[in-house]
Amino acid sequence: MNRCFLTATCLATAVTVLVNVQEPSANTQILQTPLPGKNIPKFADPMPVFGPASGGTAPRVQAGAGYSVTAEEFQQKVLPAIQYAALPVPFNAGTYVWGYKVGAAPALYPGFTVEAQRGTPVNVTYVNNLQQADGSPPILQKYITVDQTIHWADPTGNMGSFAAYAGPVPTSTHLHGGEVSSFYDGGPGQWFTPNGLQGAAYATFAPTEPGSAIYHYPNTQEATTLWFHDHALGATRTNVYSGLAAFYLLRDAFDTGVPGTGLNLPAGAQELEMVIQDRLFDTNGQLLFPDLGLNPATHPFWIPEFFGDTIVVNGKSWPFQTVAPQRYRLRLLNGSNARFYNLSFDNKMVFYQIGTDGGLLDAPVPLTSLLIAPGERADVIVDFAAFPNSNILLTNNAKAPFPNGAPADPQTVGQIMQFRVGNPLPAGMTDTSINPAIAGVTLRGGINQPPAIVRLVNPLAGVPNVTPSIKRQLTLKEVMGMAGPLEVLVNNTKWSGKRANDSSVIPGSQFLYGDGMMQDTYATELPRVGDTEQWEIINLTADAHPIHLHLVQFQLINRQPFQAGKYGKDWSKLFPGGIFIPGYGPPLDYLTPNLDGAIGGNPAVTPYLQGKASPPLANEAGWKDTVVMYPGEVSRILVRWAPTGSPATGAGAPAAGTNQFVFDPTAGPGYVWHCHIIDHEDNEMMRPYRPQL
Ligand SMILES: [Cu+2]
Repeated sequence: MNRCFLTATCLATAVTVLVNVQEPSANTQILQTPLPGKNIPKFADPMPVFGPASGGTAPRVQAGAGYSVTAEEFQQKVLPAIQYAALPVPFNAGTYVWGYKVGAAPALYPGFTVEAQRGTPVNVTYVNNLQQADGSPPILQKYITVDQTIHWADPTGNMGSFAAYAGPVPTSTHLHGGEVSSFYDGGPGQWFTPNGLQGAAYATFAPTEPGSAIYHYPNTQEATTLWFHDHALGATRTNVYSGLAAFYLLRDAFDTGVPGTGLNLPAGAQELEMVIQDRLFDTNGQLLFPDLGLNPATHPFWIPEFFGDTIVVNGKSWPFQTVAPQRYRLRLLNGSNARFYNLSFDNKMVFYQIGTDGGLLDAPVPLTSLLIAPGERADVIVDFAAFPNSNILLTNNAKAPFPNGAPADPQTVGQIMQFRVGNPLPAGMTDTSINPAIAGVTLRGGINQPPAIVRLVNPLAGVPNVTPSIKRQLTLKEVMGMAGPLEVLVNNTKWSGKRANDSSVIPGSQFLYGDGMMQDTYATELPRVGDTEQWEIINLTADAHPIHLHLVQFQLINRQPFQAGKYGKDWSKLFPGGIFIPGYGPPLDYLTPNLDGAIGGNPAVTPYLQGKASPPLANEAGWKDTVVMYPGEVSRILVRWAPTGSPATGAGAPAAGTNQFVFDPTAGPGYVWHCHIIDHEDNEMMRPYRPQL
């Protein structure tokens, strides 16, 4: 393998990348020739499926009282199998990927789906075995470069080095959307390596053996589509790109996964989880992760957003899926680094969203297209009954970056996968599953249905039903370098940001969250347990960001356009010296309310608002843990630090300082909130937060 270090080819590639920011395709460690996505045959191999749909070959892993998950490197034929036949050893055995070995099942990318039952807590042992047999780092480390100049896990204490990282791989496994104690959240500081190096936050619970951790999931929240993925500080984008992601389906008496029971949702072979990701490949069929930084003098390898030209669903490029002409439940997950998808079917058929990140909607929402951002899940029902013996394409037309970037190429990322609808159902055999197309059909609030969604927000009016005790106005801001973004910041505050003599540095805000340098991090978002807060996120960047909070599901209040340019200009003048200071924190004192009565250290946004606030779309009007926040808009969310089922008002409604979780959310290393464009999250677009009593 050729090392590429300041060779003529390398430099030539570098120039190409600089002039074509949207589609960089160089890896600086190994010389790789990109395999254009349009050259990869589509719909050649079936989509890998789990559970009954696999015909018994790939059963979902039952969580039971406990199971184990081991992260490993292995080879998998992500491209059509035929593509590998002509490749030399060792590439003919498949693409090197990292995946999860769940329970006794073999390692897989994505890892096997875990199926857990509401009310049955589980203990999960996570093991990091991302190493070769002789203990040396895995092969993919040369293909997917960790940048040591960003604030990252840094197991070997080389932060700031311009060399590609070559030490043991840090992993931290987060259950996305999980209502979990922060001891077991798998946050960015809870990483550990195969040889027992660990982040500062790892040490806050009793470790088992070096290179592993035991987490406890109470599974008390509503049944929904969760997923677990890697979250190591500054290495999330590389670890997830390598393959570390899998589904965690939480079931209950209504969403059973068994046909003809509970809500009678399509189940068994008619329930398919699907994680959609974009990837780049080289001519050896290996993953290619462009690593030539836009501002190489600052960050040699980090790029602001990864966009691949090849779509991979459940670990297979542009697969097909054979279906019967009946209803299917698709549990969609956008597991991409940065790419948004706006999905529709090429026959323009209507489909129905039945659930969001945090559980079922009250009633099915008819859609002809569905926007899904990185980290988001959408639970949908698609009825193929009217289309026997036909092929239906699932397409995407979201621009990248979203919403103002390059259009999706209809020949590549404009296509997701193909459904091959078979013969009509045999006479006498009918689809008896719930029909979302019937007027008035509900999923919650009816007889033999789960209770209606507790409405913290009136989604039709786009106003809170619960008076928030605290309003925060917080910014999203890109810090530009000579050739592009240097980093992206939440409230202009770095991950470890703090300011001397700032009133936001208050007792209790100091975090165990550390990196290899054991640097302390201070939280500025310190909500009280049981309290309800309104967060207004002021997007000063040119792109949409999917903002994700750990621990809680929240509700979107509304979104409203504002004069971003004018606000940005006036905001900048408030910094010392009258000019914007990257990473300074907000320009004003965090805890002093502005004219909108909002804390956060930013000037009131109300004078800059223009136009009406838009309430959530019908398919966003449920429990969300990740919400799209558009450029030029203020996105308002209502967040309550209590379980979703707690009443909004009256008897049993949570009060500030009262904990209704089954664990103490104030204990442990704390939580984070961040952008789920993982390339952003890895470079400062993440902040710790810690609930207080
Ligand atoms: Cu972002």
